[in-house]
Amino acid sequence: FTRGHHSVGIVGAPFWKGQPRAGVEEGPDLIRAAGLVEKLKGQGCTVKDYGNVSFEEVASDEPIGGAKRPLAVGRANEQLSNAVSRVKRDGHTSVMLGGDHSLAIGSIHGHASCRGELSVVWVDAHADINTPLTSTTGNIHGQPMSYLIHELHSKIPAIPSFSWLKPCVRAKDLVYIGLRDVDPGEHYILKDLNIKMFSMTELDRLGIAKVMEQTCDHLFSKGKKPIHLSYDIDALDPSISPATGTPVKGGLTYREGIYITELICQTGLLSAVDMVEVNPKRGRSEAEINSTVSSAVDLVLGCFGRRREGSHPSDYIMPMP
Ligand code: B3U
Ligand code: MN
Ligand code: MN
Repeated sequence: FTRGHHSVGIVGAPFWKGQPRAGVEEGPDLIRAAGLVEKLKGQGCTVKDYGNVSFEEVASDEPIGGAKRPLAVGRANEQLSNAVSRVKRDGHTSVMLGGDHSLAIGSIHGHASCRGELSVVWVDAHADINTPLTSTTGNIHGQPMSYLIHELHSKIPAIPSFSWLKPCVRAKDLVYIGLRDVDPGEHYILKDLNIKMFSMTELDRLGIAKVMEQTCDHLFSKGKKPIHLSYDIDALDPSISPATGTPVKGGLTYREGIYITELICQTGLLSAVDMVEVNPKRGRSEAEINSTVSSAVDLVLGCFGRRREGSHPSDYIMPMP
């Protein structure tokens, strides 16, 4: 027996308004067009594609405090939360295809509303834990974790379009991997709340195997909870995934990126995945777009039992001469 039987529910979230660069809303359909569903089925998964969430248009959407397009982002995440919680109620592992990373708000909230307390593994060049008040850009894709963490609740100004959102993640249940572009306010929060993080420095020191060992130790020492893997494609080095809004040099190799998904899969606790920030309009050539999209596909496949050593169905019949 070498293949898991995963039941996967896919939700597309073609949404870009958590940041200023158009094109990231094309992510879900591009990732599907690269054969995600067929490839998952080919490795033994059951797949239900729930299609794309159709987000309401928002007319006037002035910034509130340090949050741009608060109405659009708030409503989109409320819709996404409902979509993801439906996928979870139906018994699938949820795969949310973004879209920008502000969508983690709805994805994690919807996941938690069905499964309760979660572990969150956030793979990203960025910590995305600015509060609206520490943010220097106002882009909500740099803020999602601050809205979700109990310990930061008192630091978040009330935004009416987010009144549906209740914090649902404990700081001790969050682990970062791949950080290399962290704002001062974010760094203060990470240290103040003692959040586990493996920046690229720790990755260089320990290697990816020890990073994953320590990630699992940290999460399991607090009791085994369902894992939410939130994967920003910009965690990978821009040489592999250049088609993204804010590439940062010195990222994960393809192999390190895939190894993370293999180890998370092996825990048997993976309950939801986000694959976000694929932006074809940021690719300078077809090759750059293809490399980014196919990396995103491979990372999702790694989450659901794909092994680089190969695999075979349990009823494989050896051809005889
Ligand atoms: N930390 C900055 C930059 C940033 C965050 N996430 C991305 N970029 N992709 C911010 O805007 O909060
Ligand atoms: Mn991100
Ligand atoms: Mn990022």
